[in-house]
Amino acid sequence: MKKTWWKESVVYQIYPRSFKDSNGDGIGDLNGITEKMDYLKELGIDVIWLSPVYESPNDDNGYDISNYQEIMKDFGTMEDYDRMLSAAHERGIKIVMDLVVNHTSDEHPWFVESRKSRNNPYREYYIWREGKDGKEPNNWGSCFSGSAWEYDKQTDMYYLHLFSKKQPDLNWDNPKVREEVFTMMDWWCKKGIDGFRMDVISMISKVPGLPDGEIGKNGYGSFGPYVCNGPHVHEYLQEMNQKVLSKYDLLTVGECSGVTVEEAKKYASLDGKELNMVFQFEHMDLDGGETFKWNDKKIDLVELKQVLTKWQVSLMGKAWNSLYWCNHDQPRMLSRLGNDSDEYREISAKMLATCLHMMQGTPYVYQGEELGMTNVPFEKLEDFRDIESINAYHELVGGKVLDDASMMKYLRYKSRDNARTPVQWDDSPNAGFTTGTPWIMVNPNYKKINAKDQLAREDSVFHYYQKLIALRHEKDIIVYGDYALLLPEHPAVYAYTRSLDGEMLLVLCNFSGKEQDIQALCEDYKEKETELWISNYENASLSRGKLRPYEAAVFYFPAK
Ligand code: TEU
Ligand code: CA
Repeated sequence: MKKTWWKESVVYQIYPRSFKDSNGDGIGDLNGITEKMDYLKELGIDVIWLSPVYESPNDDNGYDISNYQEIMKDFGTMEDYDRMLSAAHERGIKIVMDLVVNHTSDEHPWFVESRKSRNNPYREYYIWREGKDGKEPNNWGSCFSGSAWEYDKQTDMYYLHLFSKKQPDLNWDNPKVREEVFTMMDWWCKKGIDGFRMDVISMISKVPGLPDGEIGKNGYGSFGPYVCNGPHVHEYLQEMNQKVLSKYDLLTVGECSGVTVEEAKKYASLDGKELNMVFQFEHMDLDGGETFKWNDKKIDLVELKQVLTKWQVSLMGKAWNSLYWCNHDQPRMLSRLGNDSDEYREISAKMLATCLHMMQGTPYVYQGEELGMTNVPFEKLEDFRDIESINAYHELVGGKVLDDASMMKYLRYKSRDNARTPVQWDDSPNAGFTTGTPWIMVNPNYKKINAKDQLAREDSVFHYYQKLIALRHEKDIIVYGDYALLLPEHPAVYAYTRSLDGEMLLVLCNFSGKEQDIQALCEDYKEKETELWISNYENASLSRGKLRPYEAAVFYFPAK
């Protein structure tokens, strides 16, 4: 396989609002990121994916952009941005920008114009339709509750918004829209950025006619089949690649809700015609149900292994995977799939990290994951800030689909705000995030879980991530080796191998709080010459024939 830097990199995601506040207004900012650049260097990551920092009215925390070439005032100025970019580059760290172009803010000048009249030059920049019998043009529900259509009195028509009504969808079928987006991307590339993470890029091409979807528990039709991986998406991305991406040396990752392995082979094919890799959602959707993500179902390990193995095996030699447990849209994986009790928090955090970081693909670490940060004990609806969570509460509880107590329980477990509380830097007030009042509550566990403590202890989660990242940089087999699953039916153990040129790695992870017998598996390996590369316990050994609670270990077998 062709070697490239983005296959060998580890990416760290920053959600700027919650990372580090430098001026006491309670909101994280660009100068805060610059302050912490040495911390990231110490962790050893290669690339930062920066969630949106552009001008925005913040209906969806910056994912509603009103100017793609200005910085949000809350976060600082363009000079602050340039300083941050240089501080990163001086340390050999690359910066990947979040590209949110499925939609803009309704306050973007294009939309302000577009809604003025039916024949405004910007009208066709967005998706406008006539009502049907005095109702919405179709039955689609928005990701953030309610109809995906908003009626606009001024021209007596509706506009499409797959997300909030302040996030109107751009009309990618209009060549002018594509030109504007490509020109803007080029401007950022010329500034010296190192790539793009493309927000819901799988949704930019809609099936003509916009057919009604299947009705769900919320009473709205699902747009998925008519929006995800739509008819022209590959054509538009190839055009983007030719006009912009191919002119620079970038890391590109498409956030692709609804992507299948077959589609991913097109988006992220190794021939480089579209993107480097995609974020797939199949492993994140394993605990979904009738009321969408809102439940407290546990992810089944056998199913998780099936899904991740399918992605590992199907893309091998054909396309490139991204690897993630966490991001700003997901609750903390440590609380979802690990064990956040005092006894097992750090052990299970390290186990999850081992399982993911030893796979083939580019790993993503979400801020705080390297500290073992957990879900948050939110008490009341007023504690939440996320538009998705708040709207979902009103839709499902208001519509009597769920009762208040159940929905609050599900919000506490699944809300995106679990990932969005401030990074816990130390044990001082507000976890050292701000000297002011934080925009969202700080997790009360910051006195025991914080970076200061993590950096001071050799056996911490932070130092374990540091070691995993360093190993990936040293060992080709971790980046390029082939993957094969062992024990597919085992309900608690995730075991797999990686192999490259006769060398082999054996990765063993116990996802349960109980000791697991793997005697039979160990028999096959224990006589062989081996080296232990990393483990979350002392004295990990194949001769034990057992894995201790949440134990993880990686054994290397040299070529004969
Ligand atoms: O998320 C897209 C997306 O698929 C979300 O609906 C996601 O599934 C959901 O948040 C999980 O509950 C992207 C961004 O990552 C997200 O933060 C934005 O809110 C959204 O697009 C709109 O820009
Ligand atoms: Ca600030």
